[in-house]
Amino acid sequence: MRGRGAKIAGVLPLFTLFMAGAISAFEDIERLRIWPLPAEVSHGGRRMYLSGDFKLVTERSKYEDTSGILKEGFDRMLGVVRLSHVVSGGRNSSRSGGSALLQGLHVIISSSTDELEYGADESYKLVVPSPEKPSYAHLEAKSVYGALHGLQTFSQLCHFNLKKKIIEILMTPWNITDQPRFSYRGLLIDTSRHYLPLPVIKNVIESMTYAKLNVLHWHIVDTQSFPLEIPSYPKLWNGAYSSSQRYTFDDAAEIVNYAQRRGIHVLAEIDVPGHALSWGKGYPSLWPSKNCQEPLDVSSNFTFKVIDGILSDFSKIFKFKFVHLGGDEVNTTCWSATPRIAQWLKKHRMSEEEAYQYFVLRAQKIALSHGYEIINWEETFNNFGSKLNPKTVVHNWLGTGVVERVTASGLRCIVSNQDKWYLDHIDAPWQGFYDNEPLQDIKDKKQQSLVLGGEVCMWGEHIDASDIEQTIWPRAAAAAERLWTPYAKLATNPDKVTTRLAHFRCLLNQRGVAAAPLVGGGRVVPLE
Ligand code: CP6
Repeated sequence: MRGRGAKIAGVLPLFTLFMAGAISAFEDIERLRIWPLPAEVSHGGRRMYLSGDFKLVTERSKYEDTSGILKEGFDRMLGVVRLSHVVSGGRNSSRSGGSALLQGLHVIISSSTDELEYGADESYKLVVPSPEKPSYAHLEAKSVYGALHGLQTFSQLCHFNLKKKIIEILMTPWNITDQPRFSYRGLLIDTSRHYLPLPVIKNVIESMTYAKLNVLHWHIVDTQSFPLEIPSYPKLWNGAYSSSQRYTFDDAAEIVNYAQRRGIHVLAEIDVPGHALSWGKGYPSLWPSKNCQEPLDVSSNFTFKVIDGILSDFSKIFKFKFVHLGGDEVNTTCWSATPRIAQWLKKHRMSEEEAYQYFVLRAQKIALSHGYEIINWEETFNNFGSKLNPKTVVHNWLGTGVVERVTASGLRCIVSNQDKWYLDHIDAPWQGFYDNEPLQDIKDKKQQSLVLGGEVCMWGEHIDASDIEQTIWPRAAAAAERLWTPYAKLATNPDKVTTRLAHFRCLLNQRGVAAAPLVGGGRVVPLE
């Protein structure tokens, strides 16, 4: 500890401080303006300024940035830090004086690849010196995507000083060591119930980076519409709402590329065999009958040929190791009510439940044949868990006990319990998003490791491009901190973080994201 500096976050330092009688540990965290809170932070009390031509320096780095991912991330960081204010050119330097002026950020990345690999190291170390030290900040990471997280944290240390028209960093020196608690930190968007234009999806992706979320779960199609072009079956997007409410195959590739350059995986979903009525607009033979338009026809090989075609096309653009095959809310009663299907069931000695299982497992095999691991909604586990392919990740949404049962059975799990993490429940307060603990009641270390993380869900029945941002934010940020930082587990009272979250939502507004006010207050207290 230097000056009036204090080492604060991180489980051990925190308890050490308590034992030393430093009662202000939690209060000091409250004074910070970083969201999600890093795993370990220490800081001092000095002020630094960013030079008018603050530079990215990458010498000695193994990573060469041939793709420009780091440079673009650096430029975006400077953009959001300037917040469209006019920086007053060269006058900065003379006014704020030599040693307090940061010349640039020195970045060292030890992995040479820029492949976005799920589960890869996202850690970073960020050091901002105090005025008497050499005037470069330092960022070290294993991968370029860890470095992008470091840039996000750096951006939150910066403030635009409107009097001096210069960017400043308070409380230097900063020493931050950070990494995520969970490798899967997701947000679901639903483009079937309401079409979301491409710029809206891009804005959502950009906003996710501010909260260090890393998976965009794209619930592309459902009962209401089929907006995506599928080259293998070009009539599928006849199920779109209109000819303009569609994504071309190239659009989807563009979304994946846009996300990937920001360290975000895109998880594509086709929700089968329920939630698929729109498929039959282009190919009516996918419907069991005119009166039974979902679930998809289990008795027909054509159904599985279409799934194979879709997943084959997917594998060309959706490079995430997982694909989501849905499998929830399957009401099979109209299968038996359709004579042709009833006969098929009889011939194969299958009950409706067995046919549902047969469908899900056959779809899983197709996904595996295209190199994917599979995510399925929890009903598949609840109905025939032990039959699921061992590469299945079970996506919770109904209850909480299921996380324990799934991991006890050796399968992996993603947490999205609807009572806490459904953004379409517009009255659900942010505190519930904050205090939803994915490892609740899971004591066994092996079982804990099977919980990949969690996801907040922005179902689209009641939102569209006009209000998606303020429905996602700031509540998704509360879940993002739960998924990122060990401190969230210690802050048993979410109200302890109100001021910091209120500041983050204000930051989102400043950056052009329409985050709503915190329900139940939350003031932004000036730093000085
Ligand atoms: N669509 C699909 C939905 C929902 C699910 N799957 C859903 C169910 C209940 C609530 C919210 C959303 N709209 N395909 C469940 C995973 Cl409360």
